Amino acid sequence: MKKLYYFIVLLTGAFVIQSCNTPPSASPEAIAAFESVIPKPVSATHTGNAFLITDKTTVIADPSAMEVGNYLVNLLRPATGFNLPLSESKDEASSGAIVLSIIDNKSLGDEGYELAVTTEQVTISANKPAGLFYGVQTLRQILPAAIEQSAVQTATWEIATGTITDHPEYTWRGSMLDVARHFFSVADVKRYIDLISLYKMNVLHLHLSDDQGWRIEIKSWPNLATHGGSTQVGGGAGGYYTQEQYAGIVAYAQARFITIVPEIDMPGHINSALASYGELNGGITIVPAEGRIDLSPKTSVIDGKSKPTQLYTGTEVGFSTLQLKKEATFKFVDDVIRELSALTPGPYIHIGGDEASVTKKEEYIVFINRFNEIVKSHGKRMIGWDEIAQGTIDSTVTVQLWHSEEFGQLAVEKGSRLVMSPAKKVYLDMQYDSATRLGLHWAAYIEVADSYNWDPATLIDGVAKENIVGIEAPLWSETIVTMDDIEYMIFPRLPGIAEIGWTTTANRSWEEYKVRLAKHAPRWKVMGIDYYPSTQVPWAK
Ligand code: TNX
Repeated sequence: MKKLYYFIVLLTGAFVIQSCNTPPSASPEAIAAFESVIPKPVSATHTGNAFLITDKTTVIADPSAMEVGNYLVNLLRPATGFNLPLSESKDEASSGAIVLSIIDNKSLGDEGYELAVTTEQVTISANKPAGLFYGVQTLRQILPAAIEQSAVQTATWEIATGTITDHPEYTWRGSMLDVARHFFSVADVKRYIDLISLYKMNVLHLHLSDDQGWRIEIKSWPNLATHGGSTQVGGGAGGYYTQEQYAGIVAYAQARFITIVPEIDMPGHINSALASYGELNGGITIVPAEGRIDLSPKTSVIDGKSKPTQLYTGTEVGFSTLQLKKEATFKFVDDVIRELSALTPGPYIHIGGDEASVTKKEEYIVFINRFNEIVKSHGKRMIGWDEIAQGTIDSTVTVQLWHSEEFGQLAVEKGSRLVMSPAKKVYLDMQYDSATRLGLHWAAYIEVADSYNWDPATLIDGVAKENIVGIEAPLWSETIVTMDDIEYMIFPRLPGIAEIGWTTTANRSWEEYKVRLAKHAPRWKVMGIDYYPSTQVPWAK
């Protein structure tokens, strides 16, 4: 009997020792997640075992990476329910830890990172906190989808071992949200920021004014927000951000390494300002009853110059213009840009400049040139839609290509660089197909494959990679009313557009990408993200 007892003790002991020594092997799910990161990393090699996040796991961060460390623990704590104490790295043992480490490795650049997972430890290393942040986004994607739950889950928090080395192809990887046609709350904009940061985007362009609404408080011209912001497409209540609220959005974005690029669209798309201050009114014209974009000159002025216009809640474009003959208008522009610049830590101010169909061409060019001077005088760099290529622009100006190859080429000839937003590929307000409940289709129907399958550097003759700063996907909101609408139009196209900005064309293929994309749907479900279930994507049943 005693012998049997000793035998059992020995056996159990051996088993315990054995299971301590044999590292857990990675499950097929963990390996699939490791292989499904979006945007696709420069290289990713898994080694078959797993690291487990447990109630013993700690997070250790370089002193300059404590903010990213905080972001990481806040991401991991809700679903795991673990303490995950965060400490500054000293020389303590780091076995069982997730380590965020600032290193010096030129090949990673300002935004690259290396993620090394062993059975003992997870290490994210980068030259800059931005790189660590992107490494954290990758780490998030290689954990089980349940990590995105907001309440404690019983799950094995397993990460496949291996190494991911990664850095982006383009420096501008953005999206634009039109908060003018329909207004979106601060909470919605913050969620938008969170959604784009999942896929390592680093620019959020906010379209803050249009014919239908003015969405940012300007203290020197208060009616812009209070009157110009008081409605929206369809006649709803509209709204605007106070400067304090706006600063909150900027700070929220900054903590996610996202630069806010604010846009005040001028000299067209300006009715909300003309309704607020009559002296700015250079005339508005009868808009066509049908047809979305009519760039032909319109002649019949229906609203007297220098008188306030009516607020506008329709969806036509290209019918309003600032009064460019009066000096007062430039005082207005200067005041707006001054206040906006003070709220903008980023280098860019977007001046719109699109579809100024009722502005005389000579006046338009003079205006763009003066605008550039005003933007510069407030220490910022001008960006505008591709029509601004007609102005006297140079390498200090950035041009956002949306519809005209000719203006894109002209911009490049003048030494400017382009942000690529070709409407036929990346306009997120375009319908997926003719059955899509939301959206427009003047540029194209854009299925998921269409928005993925193209290369910014070969799209336009005479526009090469060195002429391009990056890519941006705009979401115009004529038909977009709720956060749910937003999600349905940006998912699942936005992750693919983010990948165009991050991953080299040589490393991308639709056939391979669509399989990775399908693997993200369970995460979106957990996060409550509504998405279009395109039949092009092999979603799991
Ligand atoms: C064109 S893109 C516009 C916007 C509209 C959009 C709708 C651009 C510079 N102008 O004013 O909202 O089409 O898709």
